[in-house]
Amino acid sequence: MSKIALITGITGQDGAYLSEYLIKKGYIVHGMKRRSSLFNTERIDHLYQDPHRENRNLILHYGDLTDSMNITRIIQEVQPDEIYNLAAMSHVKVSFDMPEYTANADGVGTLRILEAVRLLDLTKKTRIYQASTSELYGLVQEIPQKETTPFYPRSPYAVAKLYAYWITVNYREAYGMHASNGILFNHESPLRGETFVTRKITRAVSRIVLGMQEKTYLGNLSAQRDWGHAKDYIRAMHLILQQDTPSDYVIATGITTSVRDFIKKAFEEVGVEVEFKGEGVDEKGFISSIDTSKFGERVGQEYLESFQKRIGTEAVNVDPAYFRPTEVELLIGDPTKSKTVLGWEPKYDLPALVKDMMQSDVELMKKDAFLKDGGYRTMNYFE
Ligand code: NAP
Ligand code: G4F
Repeated sequence: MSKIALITGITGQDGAYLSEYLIKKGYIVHGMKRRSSLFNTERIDHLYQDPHRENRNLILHYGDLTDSMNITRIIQEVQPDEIYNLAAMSHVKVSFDMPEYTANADGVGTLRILEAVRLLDLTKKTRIYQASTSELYGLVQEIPQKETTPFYPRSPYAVAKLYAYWITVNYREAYGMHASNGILFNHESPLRGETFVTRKITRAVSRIVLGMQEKTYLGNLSAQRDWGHAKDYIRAMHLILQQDTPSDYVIATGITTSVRDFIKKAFEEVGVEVEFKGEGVDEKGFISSIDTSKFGERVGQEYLESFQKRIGTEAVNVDPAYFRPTEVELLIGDPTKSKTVLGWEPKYDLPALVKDMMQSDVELMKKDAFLKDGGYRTMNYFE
């Protein structure tokens, strides 16, 4: 008998990688998807199966974390062995603009799932993974952060996720449910949403070297994050639910890097050196040199001549509009527990992550005619 998984947030970065991973493991995957006036399944379209077909291993349901009756009905129909609650309004900066909605979806949404499992008498059958976050550490109380480090959330998003974390622990303790938190540090990929900083950078760097964009505007360049690859992190989610005993785990690489250094690494990946000068809002990134053979190989010889004229010009500016009212300056995780208990090991390091994202975005930008017309599309906002 195939195991049945229900993934909320299946159309997101992690939902897409996790569904592919579970289907390969023989699972039948059910996904909760929001109704949208446009298709919003781009990340999982390669897994799509015609609903007329029998024995499908990917089945989608309309749903929303703010609608408890709908969640309860889906769980009743699906009778899942495992629920991965990945759905969330996941953008920290946007959560300052939409704090109430964020609390409803990211905080109370988790309660709705736990309570549905309890009311449907599935507490012994259904295991639950809650997508908790390193944002819980916020104003960090300890370096590096581990499972026992006290939380200090710094955004409406993180406060909502704090509720979700503790209600998961509470249902585990009160009702004996197999409910666990994965406290995941930042994880990225070619599928990362375009307004998170790494993807914003790899898209912008690709467009700059292709001559489609002059410069990019970013916020706090000194923020430091422990960045891993989403493909590694979804393996950890699955491992957490395969344990006999539920528990909470930090998933991280143990290495932290500043936004500024991530920018440098993204440019280096295509043979371009960028030098930063100035401080605070006056800090600027200048194109200082080009490794012509690397550029030719990774971007294309035909783009080299015009890009050489860019030496000495600005490619990165700071715009305070991207600053957050309260910032998380430093995150660095200690994954000892997940390595020893789960046997989890990441396969990607930061250079491999940057390479994967840059290769994908250079090719994507070359193909994207809409973006050639100068459209920023999803970047009209200060995200
Ligand atoms: P993501 O790409 O932003 O995906 C979020 C998913 O949630 C999307 O499928 C989205 O649907 C869905 N969603 C949003 N609001 C919803 C609602 N009210 N009802 C139902 N679905 C809703 O996020 P991700 O990077 O894959 O992250 C997955 C989860 O892990 C999130 O809970 C996030 O907060 C958490 N997390 C992420 C990281 C990270 O670094 N990526 C680290 C720690 C924790 P649409 O496609 O329709 O927007
Ligand atoms: O890429 P970010 O927007 O990710 P952030 O805020 O760390 O949140 C992500 O990771 C969390 C895990 O720790 C998840 F829970 C959450 O759902 C999300 O996936 O920003 C990273 C850093 C911040 O310090 C931000 O201020 O980059 C800084 N930054 C600098 N310039 C920028 C920009 N962030 C964005 N989004 N856009 C900028 O222009």
